[in-house]
Amino acid sequence: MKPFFKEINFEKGLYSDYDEKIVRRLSDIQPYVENKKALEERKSDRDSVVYEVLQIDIPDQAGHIKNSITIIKPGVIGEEYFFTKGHYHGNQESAEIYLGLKGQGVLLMQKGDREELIEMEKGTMSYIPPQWAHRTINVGQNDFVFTSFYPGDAGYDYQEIISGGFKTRICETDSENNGPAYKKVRR
Ligand code: S6P
Ligand code: ZN
Repeated sequence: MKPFFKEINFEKGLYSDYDEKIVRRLSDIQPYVENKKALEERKSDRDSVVYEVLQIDIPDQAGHIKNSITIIKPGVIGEEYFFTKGHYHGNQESAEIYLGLKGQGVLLMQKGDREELIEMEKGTMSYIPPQWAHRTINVGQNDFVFTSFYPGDAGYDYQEIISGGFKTRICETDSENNGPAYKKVRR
């Protein structure tokens, strides 16, 4: 393949152009939501967009490095902030780098009994080592946008997340509270 470039507009947090857009709606993240009652209450919103992933055609092969942009909308299901499904890499030895572009988010990572939570915003680089499950959450009032760099053959394992899940959920706090915009709720 030929070398190429894309422009990332740091104001908009978007590529100048991309090849594919994946749209994840409330109906798509249903298996990942713990509070089924809250989801049921939003039944009429099934088509509401939770997040989008802008993708560029780079081969899913070892040796290549893929790049994408994720845009998580602001919102909650019950008290849980909108989140990505989250995954382990199918090829467990694949690491990943996230670079914050816009808005306020957190990166939740889990490996066995260990857990890490890293705050993300414009200009923060977060490193996801091999074997760590990862999910991002929008804890702000506007879109939360970041870009990912990962090995072409990283792949995805979502099943482990559906069956085992993340032990922590990131939820909104009281509006009276002047502290952090989120709290951790353990399962
Ligand atoms: C890929 C990378 C991201 C996510 C994206 C959506 O390894 O971690 O591009 O795919 O943020 O999350 P998910 O969990 O739905 O794939
Ligand atoms: Zn990943």
